[in-house]
Amino acid sequence: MQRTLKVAAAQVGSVDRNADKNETVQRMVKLLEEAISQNVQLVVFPETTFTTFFPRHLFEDPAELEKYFEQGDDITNNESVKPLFDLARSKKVDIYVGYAERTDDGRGFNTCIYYSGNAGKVISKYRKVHLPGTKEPFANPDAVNQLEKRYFEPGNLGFKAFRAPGLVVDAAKKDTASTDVKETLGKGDAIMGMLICNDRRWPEAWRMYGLQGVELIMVGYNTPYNAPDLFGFRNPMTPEQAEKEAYYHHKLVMEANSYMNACFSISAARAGFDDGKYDLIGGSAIVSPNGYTIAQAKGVDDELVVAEIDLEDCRQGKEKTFDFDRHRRTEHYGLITSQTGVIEPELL
Ligand code: CDV
Repeated sequence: MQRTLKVAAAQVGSVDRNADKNETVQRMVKLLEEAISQNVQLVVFPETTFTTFFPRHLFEDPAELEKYFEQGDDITNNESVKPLFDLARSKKVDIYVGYAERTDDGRGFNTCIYYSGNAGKVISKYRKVHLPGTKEPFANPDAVNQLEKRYFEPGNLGFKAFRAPGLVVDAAKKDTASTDVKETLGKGDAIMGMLICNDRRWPEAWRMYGLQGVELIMVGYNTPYNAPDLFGFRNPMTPEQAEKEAYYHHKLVMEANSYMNACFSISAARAGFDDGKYDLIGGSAIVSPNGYTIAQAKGVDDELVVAEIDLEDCRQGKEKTFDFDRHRRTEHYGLITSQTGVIEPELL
């Protein structure tokens, strides 16, 4: 049996601080059109795609900050971003897209939504749980800030896997009438999960989805590299070394966590040099459940990364090495949820 799917990561290159949002959305529409012309069924866009990565800046004027947020609980009819969702609906293609959310009751989250072109609506929303950086700007006036803790609350929706209607051409779907959970394993529409940027470095986030049988995890990201105030000064690095390391860690976490949860992953970067100077890695990629990168972006500009995947490839890991039911030992994992920081053994 095959459960194949054509998917893409839509990498978006530099977006300046004063970029016109309509123009940025037109770039995204162009990437989506390219995907549609290749019969892609699911396109993953980056974190906070509609604007520059604004948490690097300190805004004294609340009105200026607000320009970077999408207003409301449902953004799909907001004037400047609507063309993207209209196209997805008319061509029945699904999209994941990240944005800064200002809720109807005024709260701020770093959010992504899964818009089903088949259903013509948002079918799942995720709010970033692991917010990196600081609440206050770094003391060093030349540092590039990372003020996500200032502008966003930690996500409050948890890690909820979902199925996307009509996403897999699935002859076996008839069998899903069975009420025996074991008999429906590996059948039906794709089981999906969403993360945002820094979340991808936290194995707990992936495992939460792994425990729901996830087959495909989507991640949008903005990852700077020349940022010693953020990453630390223990091993001073040239910008070239820092860039190499940032790509290495991105690839490492995507491949390792896909392997350990026996799922595919798609990661999409907001990449390039915003305002000509704020660096962000590219490296948008599609990774197999065996931990191999099967498609990857070549540069840091707008670029579509496409692959055909077969969700059946998840079964081997899920039924053998990572059959959680047989091999996990939850009686020994208590600290993971009872303790947040590190408590070292006493000194001898
Ligand atoms: N936007 C992010 O969450 N970026 C983080 C950086 C700041 C470490 C990342 O994990 O790529």
